[in-house]
Amino acid sequence: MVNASTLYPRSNAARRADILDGLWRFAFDPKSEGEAAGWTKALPAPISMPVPASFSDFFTTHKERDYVGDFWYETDFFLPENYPEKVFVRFGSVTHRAVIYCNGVEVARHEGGFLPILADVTAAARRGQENRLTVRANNELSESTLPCGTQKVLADGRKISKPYFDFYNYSGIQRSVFLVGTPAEAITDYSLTYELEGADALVHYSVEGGGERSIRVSLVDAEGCTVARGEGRTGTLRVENAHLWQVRNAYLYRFVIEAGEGYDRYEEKVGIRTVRIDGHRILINEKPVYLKGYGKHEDSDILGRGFSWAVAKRDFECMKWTGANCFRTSHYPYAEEWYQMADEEGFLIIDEVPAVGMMRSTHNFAAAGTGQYTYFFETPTVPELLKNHKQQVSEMIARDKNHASVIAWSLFNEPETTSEYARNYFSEVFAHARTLDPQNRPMTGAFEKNSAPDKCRCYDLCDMICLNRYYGWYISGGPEIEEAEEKFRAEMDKWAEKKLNVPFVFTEFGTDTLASEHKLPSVMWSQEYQDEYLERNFGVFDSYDFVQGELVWNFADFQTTEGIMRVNGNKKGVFTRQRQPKDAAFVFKRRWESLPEDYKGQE
Ligand code: EVA
Repeated sequence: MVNASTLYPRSNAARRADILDGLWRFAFDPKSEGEAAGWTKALPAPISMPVPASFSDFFTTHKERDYVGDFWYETDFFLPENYPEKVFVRFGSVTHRAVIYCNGVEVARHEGGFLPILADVTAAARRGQENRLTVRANNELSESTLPCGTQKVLADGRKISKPYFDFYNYSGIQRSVFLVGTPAEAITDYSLTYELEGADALVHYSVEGGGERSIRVSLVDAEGCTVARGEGRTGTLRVENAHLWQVRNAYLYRFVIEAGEGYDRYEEKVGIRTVRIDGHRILINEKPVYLKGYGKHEDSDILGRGFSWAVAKRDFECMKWTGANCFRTSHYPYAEEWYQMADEEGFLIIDEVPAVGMMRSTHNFAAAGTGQYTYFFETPTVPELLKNHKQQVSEMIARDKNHASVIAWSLFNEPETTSEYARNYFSEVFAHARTLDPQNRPMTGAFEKNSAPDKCRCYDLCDMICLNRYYGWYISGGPEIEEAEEKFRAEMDKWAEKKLNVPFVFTEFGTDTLASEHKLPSVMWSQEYQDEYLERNFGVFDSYDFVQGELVWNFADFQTTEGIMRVNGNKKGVFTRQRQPKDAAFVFKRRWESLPEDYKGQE
């Protein structure tokens, strides 16, 4: 059973969650012969491998670091006799796809590298004994799975990946793994929606699971006082003088669910807040907010895309120091712990599905803006791609719907959007997505330069239009920067003429900048150039009232595939990969600390 419950694993009197992270065993399987050779029972000659982490950056050879194909992980776990009735193993993610075995028996398979896998091992695992957990994973890219890309086979038979996207194809078990025990008829899901009534809040809830048992819910404030109680699997709680979750000023209640008399229990921290778009404005708790922040990656030295609380903590501290209030989970849903931290910190998240590379180019960043038509949605792989895309949208919204921090769903990054094929494809994706979120949060996607006001056939699907623009970098850079600004303004004037009654947010703008380079007058790649470019962009943003946010590309330098356009990775970070500020960080700090939270929000 896969994804039977999306709930984050938690321990209490009724359920258990034991972390299985640590040193696992690992083997490459370039010929995909492990299954036939009995690797599901025991890996022959495995090496050790830390979990969670990407496997790549531990290695010292190209063959291993850049490995593409099947690879296996294995560990053993002890299942206590007195563990709850149902037993699962839950992976935060396995990139990009996996088959899970317990004691040699297949218990789950899952497509997609950035969302959880829940494997029911109740029948396969033995109580009071050690059990073997085995994962056959694969990190190949294709045009029918997300994210999109392809492989090249080298003369020696070795495969290397050719992503249609600009980040390294990090893979492995990159997030935590839990052994989970629940009652047989456990609570499997809940949803909350909010309404404000004067000083009070109405919290509408619904709960799934628990069999036929009675369901009781309560809300407990930060002091530990129960402020509202309800009975039944759906209902409304009234919170008098509600303490709202505000931007960069979070307040969290505990939402507690009980099934039967102590039969099952689940609780989570939740924030009471509303999200709504009103014309050009983004309203949180009916108050306008201007988005200030970053496009990010899960990316750091050694760990690759592996989740680390320590890295996440540093990232939040750096973001807060610059006065940011928002980030986009470019270009895939991040580890759940990021959203938990954002809930605590009052950060806003634009949550993105891994629909990136939907443009046939291994240099998407260079193809963007050339004006060339990049064909994508007229190929035979599209039905399969669409199926996977919808599935991942479903899984993302199911996983993240209860986070106060999530204010919008991004359903793509920079696809081809100018053809009728693209229009049909995305109409289906949006129609599907619009059935899923109980809170009806805004739906959007990030458009590259070819998605111009007179050419794009998809922008009207969005509740908020997100633009990735590099005027002064990929277009008219260096001495032509003056011209870049003119071109930028010309495009914005065209958007303005359309009189679209929606907010626009810049989800990307930036320049590659080496932390080592200084030059007066500025040249491209120097810190001075990054600052100059930013100031010009700010001038454009400030000229249009409908621009309601700016998320710079990128928070930090990050690893990409090798190439002549990349210097050991993408250097558009405002911070280095080690999370130290470039000069631009001070530029943002000055600007964002001086912009009011409701900048351009007055009617
Ligand atoms: C860039 N531009 O060129 C970025 C990419 C990003 O890293 C884009 O959305 O248009 C992409 O992934 O630096």
